[in-house]
Amino acid sequence: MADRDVIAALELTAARCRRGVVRMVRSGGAGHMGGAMSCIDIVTALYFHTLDIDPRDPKKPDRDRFILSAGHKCLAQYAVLAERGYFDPSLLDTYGKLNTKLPGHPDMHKLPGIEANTGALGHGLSISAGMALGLRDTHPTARVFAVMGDGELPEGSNWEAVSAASFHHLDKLTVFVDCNGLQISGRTCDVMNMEPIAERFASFGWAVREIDGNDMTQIIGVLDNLPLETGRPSAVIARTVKGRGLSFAENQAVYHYWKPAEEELSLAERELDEAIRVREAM
Ligand SMILES: Cc1ncc(C[n+]2csc(CCOP(=O)(O)OP(=O)(O)O)c2C)c(N)n1
Ligand SMILES: [Mg+2]
Repeated sequence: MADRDVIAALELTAARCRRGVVRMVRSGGAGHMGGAMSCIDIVTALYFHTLDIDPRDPKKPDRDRFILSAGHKCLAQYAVLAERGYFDPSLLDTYGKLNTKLPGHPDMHKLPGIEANTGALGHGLSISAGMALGLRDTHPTARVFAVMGDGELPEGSNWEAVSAASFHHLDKLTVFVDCNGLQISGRTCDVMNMEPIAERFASFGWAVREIDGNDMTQIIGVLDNLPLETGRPSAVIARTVKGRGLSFAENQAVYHYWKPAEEELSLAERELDEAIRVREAM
């Protein structure tokens, strides 16, 4: 069980990263905010607690890999990479500008810390499984972590990767499915219901755990106990809230892509500044 101070420090970092997301939206005028906010606690925990990485040596051959399969959530990864020291946070103010290193979907050729170009949904798990298979021979300590969206699950290619990872016993591979219940056009259960998600992964031979993906204690509880089962890849079905952290946006599909008016943007900044102040005072 992780120390209370460790959890509190991660919660404060996640609060700062949420603020980074809104900083980028101010710069660009719009962005995929909802899904960034639902997965950002997981991404924070990975980069600040779990991943064996070095921001000063982002290509270290035996590093752990993180693949953001749902690339449109990249505001979360950009904010976390900045906070973790991969680049100067002032770069966040270039989001949405011409020739930025922070495009609307992550580009491994532009920004240190990005392992793969993603954004076309349904490819990140195949990339991750391939990396885990290759690394097993070349750098056997390296682990691979992927974050997917629940609206991404209907892509058939995912299930080829799920089969292959199980067949090859890739127990250094962990996928978090950010189950916020929403996608671009409404509720995932109305667009293409993939429940029961946990049973689906289990039926392919994966070890599965279901958690509250916005609860840092539960996230760390799972990260500190990987693999969930020796010889099997791990799937973490993370139940989350889309738009988490902004009172007016939580659980509303319309905030999938946010193009705020100044008044709403200022409100978001005030709410997140306050969340940071509260955590700093704890
Ligand atoms: C192959 C492909 N089809 C469609 C899209 C358009 N698209 C972008 S985001 C999105 C919804 C994704 O929903 P989900 O994975 O649940 O993400 P979240 O709720 O976290 O935003 C879609 C369909 C895409 N990026 N790639
Ligand atoms: Mg979703």
